[in-house]
Amino acid sequence: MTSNPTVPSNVMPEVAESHCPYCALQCGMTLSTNGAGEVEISGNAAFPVNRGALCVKGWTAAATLRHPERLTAPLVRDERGEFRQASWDEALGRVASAFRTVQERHGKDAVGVFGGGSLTNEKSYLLGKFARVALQTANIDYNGRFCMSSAAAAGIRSFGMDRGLPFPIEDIARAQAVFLVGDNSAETMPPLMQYFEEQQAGGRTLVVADPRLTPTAQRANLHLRLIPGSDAALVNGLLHILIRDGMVDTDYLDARTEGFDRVKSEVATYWPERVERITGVAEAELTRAAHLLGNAESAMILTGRGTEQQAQGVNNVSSCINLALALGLVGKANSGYGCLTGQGNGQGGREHGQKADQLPGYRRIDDPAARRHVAGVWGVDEASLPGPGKSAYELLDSLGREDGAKALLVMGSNVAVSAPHLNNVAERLGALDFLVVSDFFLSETAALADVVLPSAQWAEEEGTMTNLEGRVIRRRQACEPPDGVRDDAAVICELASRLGKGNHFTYGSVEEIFEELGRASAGGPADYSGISYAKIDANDGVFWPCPDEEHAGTPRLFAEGFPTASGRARMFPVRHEDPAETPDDEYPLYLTTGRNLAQYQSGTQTRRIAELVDISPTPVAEVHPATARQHGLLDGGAVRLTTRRGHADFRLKVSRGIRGDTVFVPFHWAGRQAANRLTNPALDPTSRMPEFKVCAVRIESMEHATVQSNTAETHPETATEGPSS
Ligand SMILES: Nc1nc2c(c(=O)[nH]1)N[C@H]1C(S)=C(S)[C@@H](COP(=O)(O)OP(=O)(O)OC[C@H]3O[C@@H](n4cnc5c(=O)[nH]c(N)nc54)[C@H](O)[C@@H]3O)O[C@H]1N2
Ligand SMILES: Nc1nc2c(c(=O)[nH]1)N[C@H]1C(S)=C(S)[C@@H](COP(=O)(O)OP(=O)(O)OC[C@H]3O[C@@H](n4cnc5c(=O)[nH]c(N)nc54)[C@H](O)[C@@H]3O)O[C@H]1N2
Ligand code: SF4
Ligand SMILES: [Mo]
Repeated sequence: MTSNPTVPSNVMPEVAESHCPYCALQCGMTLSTNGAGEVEISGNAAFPVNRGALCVKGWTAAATLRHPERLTAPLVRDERGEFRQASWDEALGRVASAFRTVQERHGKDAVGVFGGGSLTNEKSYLLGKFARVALQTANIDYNGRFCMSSAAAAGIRSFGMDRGLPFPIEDIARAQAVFLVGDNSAETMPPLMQYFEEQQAGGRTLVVADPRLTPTAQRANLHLRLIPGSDAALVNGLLHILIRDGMVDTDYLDARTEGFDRVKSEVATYWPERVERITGVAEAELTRAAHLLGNAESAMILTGRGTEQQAQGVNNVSSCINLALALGLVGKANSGYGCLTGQGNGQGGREHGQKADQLPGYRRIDDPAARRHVAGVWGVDEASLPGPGKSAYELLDSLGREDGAKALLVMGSNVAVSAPHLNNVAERLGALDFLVVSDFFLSETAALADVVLPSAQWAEEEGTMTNLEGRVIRRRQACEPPDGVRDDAAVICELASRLGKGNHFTYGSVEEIFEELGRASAGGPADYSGISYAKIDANDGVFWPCPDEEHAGTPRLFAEGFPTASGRARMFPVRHEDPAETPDDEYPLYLTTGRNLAQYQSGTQTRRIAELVDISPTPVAEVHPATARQHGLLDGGAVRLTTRRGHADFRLKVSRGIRGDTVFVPFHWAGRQAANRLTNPALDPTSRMPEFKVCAVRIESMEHATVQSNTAETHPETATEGPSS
């Protein structure tokens, strides 16, 4: 027997305090339902994170709820291979029978599961449990692997745990200096900028490292316009200067860290002239940045995807952590190292068992004690739990192959747009025996599926999310899902039942799933066992770890010690390596990829919202005026980008803010406009993060008209320099 863990409609409130469906800032929103049953959004001024502010994606998010393209019935393929609507019974019957057949023929691991950081904690937890208990497959991973996994791995190896920010974001406003490495919050988390504005007031400083003069870099006191992929050299270079100038905190290093000597001898070779050569950042700027950080009473080093999404992403983050430790920042007031996690539940999504090597509570799946504990909570034999599986890209690359998955369940990701080397991923998805996708729109991945399951979404469901600060908050239901749509949690339970494991998936409410998650996480690094819905309600959220009912949660970490064997933070020497691909005669420029303000991720949601499409209608490749001239490109003209993996087409935007050797494109579009047809799936050896941020590219005009050479001066907003350094 399974029950449907959604909230009965008769308790629907008229006003619900909830949170945005999109990014990890999880801005507080008041959702009110009008007479027509439509949800209206206003910023929740009482929520201490966004303090009432929302970005344009948040303001327009209600458009996803009653969108005409919403899926409202399961889809299955008919005899001709076309989609037709089906009953839930038929659709789930097909899924269960396909999974059974594939596992009988090819073994348990032949069914793969691909989750996402947009799923609530409860759904992430259930999906992980479903893979390990109902399918007994090792092969589950999720899109967070493409997101902050390098920072997570570096945090774990140095600090013994990974919580994106080890302090509440309000601390940012009080830091004397902030160094943002590869992050563009002004577009990716606009309400966060209020903290930087406060921070900069009174002469405190912001330093940004980015190959482009982004809206974030425009606000910086100093912008280090580095060559893509040169982060480790840059940061080692800063540490070299700080050591040379006697500005490191030797007392802190002695008392709280280990491994500094090896780091010191490694960075000894990163003298400024050499670093200038590798990074393209002038020696004077390096010195100025180092001294701004070294002289500050309190300072923070924060990383974003720019430095993390590289084949040396873990080392890049380690170099930032080394810098923070050498300055004695970690655990000190208004100071420290942090990663700005990206997806709505990017933090919680990596804690409760969607990751190939993990069990709930951020436990390792290869740790015998962790296996015993979780098997106990699940009421299964420890030996029946699978071991670690393939990482996200490796799982996708394995599809249909001899040792790979033959059937795949995707819930909360649009890999046909967001995975690297898309031409390969499309081929692998095509080689599957069976693909089932749960989504609320027909995403590009769902369009390839054998069965599509229409899911409820944010304002239609209950659950918890963990924001970028490690604050566990409640997503509250404001409206009913459309008829025909089911909540993912209910679908997972029903599928488990059809696979004969329903007795492990019986819940009366979403809150019961959370309570079980708490028990499963008890004693692990991400301990939620002392968190309850009531405690979250009473406190603007609760920061994990929170190990018991009396515990108030942990807003700030590492003040006393680190959860490592010695209690000290571990430093690792970092040697800068070139990116997996560097420009040559055939592919003469660097390509880097990232985000626009008005589009979100693979675009499934935001490409369907008129106000957002008005702001950001089409993917634009950004190049410097000199580069445009050299390649005979027209501002606003059609261009084709080509790499060793494929080509894709964009509009050209000429911008003086970007380096002359670099092209930037957003990845929010599909098909011929998909940036990921170009990207390099070279993986970081530890985090298995693909190198989304660097590869070599060629650019050509696709304009048939005669190309003019005068292409400068067009977009004043990007052509201006920031406040000068
Ligand atoms: N509007 C919008 N907001 C979002 C999202 C979205 O899709 N759209 N997604 C959310 C998610 S999941 C995430 S992960 C976050 C990501 O948030 P960010 O990390 O801020 O976003 P990105 O644009 O991927 O990358 C940040 C910057 O890295 C720079 N960069 C490129 N290559 C390099 C390099 O080699 N070194 C350095 N130092 N910098 C480099 C890019 O120019 C870019 O400005 O945003 C979240 N918020
Ligand atoms: N080139 C390049 N590629 C990148 C990146 C980059 O910077 N450059 N960034 C990477 C990063 S950081 C990330 S996080 C990934 C993100 O890429 P994706 O994993 O593709 O993320 P989304 O577009 O958010 O996809 C989520 C999908 O799940 C659906 N969905 C959302 N919530 C739910 C839910 O609760 N239930 C169900 N069933 N479905 C849901 C949405 O409609 C959408 O189709 O992209 C990565 N890809
Ligand atoms: S910043 Fe993020 S959470 Fe806040 S409104 Fe925008 S997308 Fe939503
Ligand atoms: Mo992300």
